[in-house]
Amino acid sequence: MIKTNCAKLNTWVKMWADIMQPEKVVLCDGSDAEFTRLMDECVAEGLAKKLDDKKRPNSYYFQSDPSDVARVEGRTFICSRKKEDAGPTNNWMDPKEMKKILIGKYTGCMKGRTMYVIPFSMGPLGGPISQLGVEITDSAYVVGSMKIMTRMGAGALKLIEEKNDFIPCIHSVGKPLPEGLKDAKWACAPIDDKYIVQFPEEHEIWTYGSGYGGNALLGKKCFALRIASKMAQEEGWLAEHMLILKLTKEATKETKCVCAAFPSACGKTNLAMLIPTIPGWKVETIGDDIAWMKFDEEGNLRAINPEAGFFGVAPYTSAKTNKNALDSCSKNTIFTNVGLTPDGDIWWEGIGYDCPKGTIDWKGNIVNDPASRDADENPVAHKNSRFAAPAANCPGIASDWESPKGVKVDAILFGGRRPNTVPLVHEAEDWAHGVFMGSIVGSEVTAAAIGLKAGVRRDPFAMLPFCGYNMGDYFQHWIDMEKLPQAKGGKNLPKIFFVNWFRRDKSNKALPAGFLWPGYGDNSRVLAYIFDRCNGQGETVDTPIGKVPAKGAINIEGLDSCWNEKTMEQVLSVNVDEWKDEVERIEEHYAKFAGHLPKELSDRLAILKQRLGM
Ligand code: OXD
Ligand code: MN
Repeated sequence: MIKTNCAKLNTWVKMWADIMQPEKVVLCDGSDAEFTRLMDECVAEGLAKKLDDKKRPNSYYFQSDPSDVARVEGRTFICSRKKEDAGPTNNWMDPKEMKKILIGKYTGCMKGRTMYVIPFSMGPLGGPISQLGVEITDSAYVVGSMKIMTRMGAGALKLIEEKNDFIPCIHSVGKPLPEGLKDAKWACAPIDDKYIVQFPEEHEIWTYGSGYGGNALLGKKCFALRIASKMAQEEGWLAEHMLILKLTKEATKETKCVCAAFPSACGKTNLAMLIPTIPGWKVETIGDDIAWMKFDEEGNLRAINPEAGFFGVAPYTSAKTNKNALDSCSKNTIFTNVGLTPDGDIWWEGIGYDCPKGTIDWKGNIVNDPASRDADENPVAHKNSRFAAPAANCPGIASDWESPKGVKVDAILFGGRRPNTVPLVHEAEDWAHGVFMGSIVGSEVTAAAIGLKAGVRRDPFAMLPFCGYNMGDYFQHWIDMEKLPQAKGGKNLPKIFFVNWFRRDKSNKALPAGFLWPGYGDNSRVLAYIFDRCNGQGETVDTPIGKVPAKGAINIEGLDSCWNEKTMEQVLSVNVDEWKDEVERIEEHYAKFAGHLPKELSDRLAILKQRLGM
């Protein structure tokens, strides 16, 4: 059994080891040597491949079970004591009932396996916004991934010992290994037997049956979003599904930090790592997925990235679309479910060069005729294949990305993929209006992508799968932030904007796929405008939905001629009929929250209706 100077940790590990009955218990130190040793053991057991050390130093390749390739929202539960406290957007089960089921599953679940104990910090060690946790797991892949994604090991343990406290995170792949049997390439339980469970009142996480990403690397979605959002509500801060970027105007060296929340598949990682197309501006990355924000003494909201790595979707990451992301996985990286080339490197659709003949696809089949493969029907790399890469590898990482006190947030952006209705950028009139914008975030989904009815899926604050309590109460918490004593009157709060890179005019054949805005690096033009607005500059026009840029306020110099003053007028327009329809959709969305919807938001909706003449 392990012996640390944290009595709570010793007792807790003993209790779980008694239940799970592992062959041995190992306390992880987080060293590079430990990482290499564990990954090499996986290679020796046939669970992984080491990539060519010259091409990808110290990097490993895993293939998951085909049933275990993504987060499982249908098997994710918020087990608050009262169902109402989980709210209308979460799966719920009574905590006592859930614990009974899971203790049954956990009993003997690590037979024949090693129990790894992973002490970790979310955020820089000892920082005022950081938090400590310990994950128990029977997966060496999880240990290796946690080493990349969090600050884990001896440093975190020392802090846990000082505090005698941590957030408990339980994980098992749910597949005991009978003596004498060879392990599966990827051990996991069947889909209906996977459990991703958060107990928000106890600040505990219990998961079972999946070894993949957000289901198993418990520092990420389970802790840094679901449990942390509840802690943030209790303690007066924010735990958000947001990237953090730092924008510098090179002429004056002035900087602004921007946090942005977009639903999946809206280009969050691309924006976080953007390379500007307009001269004189620099974007640096602080985080690509999660932001924790707390007030400082002056009432400034300061943000940290609680993670230490990027768990990025691999396909369509290329030198063209996101060179910084590609460079981030040049070494010390774990790849899962991508293609494995005959020369010991990785490949995925959209990487920017052809698939080498003889590549192994994510299911383990050899690709003999790459040119004839249908990338949509039968991709070489699974569509949700991933890299886990250290953030420190990123050439565009900001020098202060690990600042324990965080960076001052100047602007918050919400956005989604909206082919119509929503202009390129509009600005909230005040904090409550900004919260209203966050609460109505939606994004277009295609039926094929996630098996939903095509249309706009509401994903408030991009937190739909990640809010650890009643989403209506979460809206109220955002409203209340402005009034907290720590906000010092709310004068230094960030400005809030809503952006939409995806508005289209399909009848304009000159535009690629009808997109009224070029996106990617040209989004720097919108960031430059937002920078100016934070300084009280940049001309705006009032519309029923908020302030939009005046003609000429966004620099379009040097854009391809298909994007011009006429398309700018279109992409910034506010169409009253479209917004009347949008209001009806918002009313349907708000109805779900019933008595938990803040009055401030229904008031804001009433103002919008009145302005639209409804
Ligand atoms: C992620 C997600 O993996 O949001 O970051 O699903
Ligand atoms: Mn995410």
